[in-house]
Amino acid sequence: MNPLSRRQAVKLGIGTLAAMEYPAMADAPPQVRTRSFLMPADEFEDVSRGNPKPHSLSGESLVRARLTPESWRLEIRADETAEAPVNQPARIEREVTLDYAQLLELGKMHRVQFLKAMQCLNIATPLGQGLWEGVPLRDLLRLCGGLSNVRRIYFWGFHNDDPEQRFQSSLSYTQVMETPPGELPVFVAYRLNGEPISLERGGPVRMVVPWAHGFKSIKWLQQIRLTNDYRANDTYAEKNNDPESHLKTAAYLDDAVVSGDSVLVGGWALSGLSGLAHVETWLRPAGPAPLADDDPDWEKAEWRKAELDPQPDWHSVLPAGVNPRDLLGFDSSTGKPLSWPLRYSMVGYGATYRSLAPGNYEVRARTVDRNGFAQPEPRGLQKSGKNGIQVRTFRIGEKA
Ligand SMILES: Nc1nc2c(c(=O)[nH]1)N[C@H]1C(S)=C(S)[C@@H](COP(=O)(O)O)O[C@H]1N2
Ligand SMILES: [Mo]
Repeated sequence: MNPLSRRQAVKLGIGTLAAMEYPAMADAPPQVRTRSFLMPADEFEDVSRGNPKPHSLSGESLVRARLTPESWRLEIRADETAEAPVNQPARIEREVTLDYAQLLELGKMHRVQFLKAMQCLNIATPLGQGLWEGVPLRDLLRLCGGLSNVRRIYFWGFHNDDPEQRFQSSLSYTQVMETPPGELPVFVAYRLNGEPISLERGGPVRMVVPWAHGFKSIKWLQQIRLTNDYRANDTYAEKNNDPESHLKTAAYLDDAVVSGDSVLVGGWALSGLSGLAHVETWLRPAGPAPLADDDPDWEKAEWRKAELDPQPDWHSVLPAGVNPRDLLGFDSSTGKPLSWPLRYSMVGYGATYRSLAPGNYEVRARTVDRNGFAQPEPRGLQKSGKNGIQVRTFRIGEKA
């Protein structure tokens, strides 16, 4: 049962294994099907409210919804709420209305580009991974001139004028305006994977909050409000979720790939706020019943280090014309990431187990973060992001 290097099996520049039926050839080495580091925009899982959903609109109704590049507008206004406990209303020197061409023009001066995994706080599998480009939100707020009594910023996208269907998110003034060196600004995005953002991914313009779960990255963005109300008024907060959650460091498992008496296991691992040191897998014969969270076998588990995919060749992974030196999180002189794996992105991992006796097996995977904490610790609370330990089952057959 030696976990072997999977490196030889992974093509440079791409991937991780995905579910695949392995042809029944005795003793052939398990193979991987590779998939790209960047996921095509139309292959993301979609998490959208609305009836009809904005991306089902077309023709005139799309123009009325202001979701074409020509009709799109972003309105930045003050929310002058002053009811207790707020008391002092927010004031801004100038209201700002931007069109798409003006946003792209601002992009020539201020643009940022960032590789990011999109993940829903409530879904235990990442939705996709892309290269996003946009203008930091703080550069747009500067257009408003002097601000007073602004403690929070909230924003929402197009919805069909039914307040029940509005999907809104919020950030503190500090989170928007200040970025520690090496950290990442919130930005108003207009490109994904080198192309205009598709309607389905929230185009023409979408908010991107690099460190957060998907609910902060508002699609079909059209409205921004500056307020003195310090309370998080995110739609997700009202739905019993932690509105300040960050992406969790966690491993996600694909189906195991069996070949004879060997198996290849692996998937994507997400590097969240606490970073990713390594991934571990645990193989055991399948039990008679699902393993309970308090089963003593957890204490005896034999976790083994898996292989993380090496860095891809960035020039072949990135869209034409994008230079890795220009990406946030990359060294501007060498074009190499400041850390690998990239924070708030996913990396493929895998492990091979050989010479297994016939029978049914369970495999689990977990991450260990840069603090040395194994998943799901230190946060078991699932309303701040799903990071439970995943399991896959497979069968090793009798030799023919
Ligand atoms: N306007 C709007 N933005 C939205 C949503 C929505 O329903 N409406 N869903 C959010 C949630 S909960 C998630 S997880 C992500 C999903 O992004 P994706 O559909 O591009 O994968 O979009 C977020 N932005
Ligand atoms: Mo979500």
